[in-house]
Amino acid sequence: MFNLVLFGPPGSGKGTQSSKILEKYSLVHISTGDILRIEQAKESPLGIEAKKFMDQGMLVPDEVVIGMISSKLDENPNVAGFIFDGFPRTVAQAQALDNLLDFKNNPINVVLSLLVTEEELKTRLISRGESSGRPDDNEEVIMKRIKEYHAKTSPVADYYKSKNKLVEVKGEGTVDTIFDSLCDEIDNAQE
Ligand code: B4P
Repeated sequence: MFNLVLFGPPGSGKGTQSSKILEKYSLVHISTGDILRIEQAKESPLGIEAKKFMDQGMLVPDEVVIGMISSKLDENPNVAGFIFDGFPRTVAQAQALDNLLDFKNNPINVVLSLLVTEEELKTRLISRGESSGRPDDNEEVIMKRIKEYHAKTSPVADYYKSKNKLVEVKGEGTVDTIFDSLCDEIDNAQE
């Protein structure tokens, strides 16, 4: 089994690159952002609760997201591996994921961290907001999301660094160039 975390700040291209990685490697995609948006569209109790946080640029509470991941792992017992996109976003989520995967004897193999400057993140998210209408992509919310990232999510990189699992990849350039760099690192990690 091969388990990969795609890590990075909001707008670093996790979703964009995940869909390309899935085409090439037989991994199951778990995107907490996508799951939460689907729940919102269904207006489920979880979606209504999550919307309050997402629309303000805040992270959804750990217990909600960890519960979602646990269900997804149980729904996919015999797979080649998972790509975790947008999860974990706090150290508590990272520890919970390790516990869930240790229980199955299939730990995280590698964490690929996309490096993108704050200026570029803002430009990308504003332009995504204009084309998609996502309510969390206006300037005020984007700034809150970046602040939330520095406070709660960037420590996750140190968590994986201390376990020798973190690999940094330049997240600026064309989508294809970045994809090639990510594939090189995935192939290295699979050797
Ligand atoms: P997510 O859905 O995870 O997404 P994201 O961080 O906004 O963007 P991503 O990095 O995937 O960027 P994308 O490829 O779209 O999070 C949304 C919200 O959900 C969070 O703020 C939080 O509230 C909640 N949430 C999710 N997971 C959670 C968790 N684990 N715990 C708590 N809360 C959670 O790329 C962005 C834009 O850039 C796109 O328009 C794309 O076309 C463009 N782009 C991509 N690559 C580019 C490139 N190389 N050059 C130029 N543009 C590029």
